Amino acid sequence: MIRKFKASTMQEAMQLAKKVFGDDAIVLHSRKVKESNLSGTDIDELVEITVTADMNPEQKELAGPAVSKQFYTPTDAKRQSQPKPKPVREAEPTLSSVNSKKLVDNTITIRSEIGRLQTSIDRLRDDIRRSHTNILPETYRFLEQEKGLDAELAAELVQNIFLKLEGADIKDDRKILQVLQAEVLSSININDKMDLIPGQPKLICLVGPTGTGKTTSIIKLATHPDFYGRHKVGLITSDTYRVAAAAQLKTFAALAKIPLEIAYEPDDFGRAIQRFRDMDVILVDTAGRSPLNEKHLSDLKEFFAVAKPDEVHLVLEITASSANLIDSVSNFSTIPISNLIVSKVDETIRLGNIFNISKKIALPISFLTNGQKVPDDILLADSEKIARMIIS
Ligand SMILES: Nc1nc2c(ncn2[C@@H]2O[C@H](COP(=O)(O)OP(=O)(O)OP(=O)(O)O)[C@@H](O)[C@H]2O)c(=O)[nH]1
Ligand SMILES: [Mg+2]
Repeated sequence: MIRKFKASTMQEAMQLAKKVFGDDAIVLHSRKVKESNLSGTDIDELVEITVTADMNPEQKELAGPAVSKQFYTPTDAKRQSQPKPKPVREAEPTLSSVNSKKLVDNTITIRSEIGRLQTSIDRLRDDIRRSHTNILPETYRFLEQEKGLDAELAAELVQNIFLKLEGADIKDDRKILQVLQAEVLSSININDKMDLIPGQPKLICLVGPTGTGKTTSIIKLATHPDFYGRHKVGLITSDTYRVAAAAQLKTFAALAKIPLEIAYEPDDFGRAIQRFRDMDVILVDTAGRSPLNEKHLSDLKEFFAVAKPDEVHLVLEITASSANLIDSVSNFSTIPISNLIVSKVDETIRLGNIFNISKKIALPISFLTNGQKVPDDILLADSEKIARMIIS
């Protein structure tokens, strides 16, 4: 049985449905409708919900006769249980046989009930998923289209917001925004620790696909006074694939008067680290070759076996698609990545990808870079700031 209910708010409409269908009510669809009031002078905006409480055939099948207590008899249960009791027992029931029959009956009833409930829960979850975009359509559109959240994550977020808004007016934009910001904030995964290791240099490596901003980020980290600019820093580059790459860092290192070592072989790494043993921080730049390149990955692994870094930051560009970002992470999965640097956040206003990353990649964000200017355009990850950046 399917029925429609109209009221001025979603909650009121749901209450009406509950009165008719009780707790079995399932909202199939919701929409806003305009209707003239009694005097015919004004138009009211109402929420209309389509509700059902019917069981589908699959549910009925699963539920079996035990669902309907009216028609359920122990004989039904006996018919379902295998193997059949021997006739002699049926003819002469003892106290223990009666008890065990009762137990079988109860077990069957409970199993049927659990099956029925599970089906109802699954159906309800699907219905809610299908209908959430109708419940808060503007919020869903804002998150998915304007902010670039992945569709399924935007849908899940809207659903959570709707559930959290319980009792509140779902037309109250201020309240929706408040709940939305809190939800986004709780999903952002960061690591903002920049502690040094007393008595030994902290070894930090940056890896990532080509052109994501590894070298630029190293330069920013090495020179910005809020980062490692006030400490003794040594630089190592293992990017010897391109002649220009080492030259880029060499020029910068000379200008900034920061010592630089170039590691052509894994052993060079050991020597460079030895040379920098009195430094506070050693920053290692790596080549931005395609992560699909096996040779590059195995070279990196060898470097890391010698270097044993304290932190490995994977630098990912915010403008890549969320699927590409996930691919990058899995392509570098043979390397012990500890953090993510999200680069080039200045290149888009659709920062929902940071939310996508936090939900889909189980690695904390350490820094964000927001421009080409050295050393200024870098930020330490701050979940509140990030949540505001995503939702603003
Ligand atoms: N808009 C913007 N550009 C950036 C940012 N960070 C780096 N870039 C630019 O991106 C380009 C590549 O930067 P690199 O630092 O050389 O990138 P990389 O990852 O070291 O590149 P490969 O070593 O070739 O893999 C340069 O033009 C940088 O100026 C940023 O936060 N925002
Ligand atoms: Mg580089």
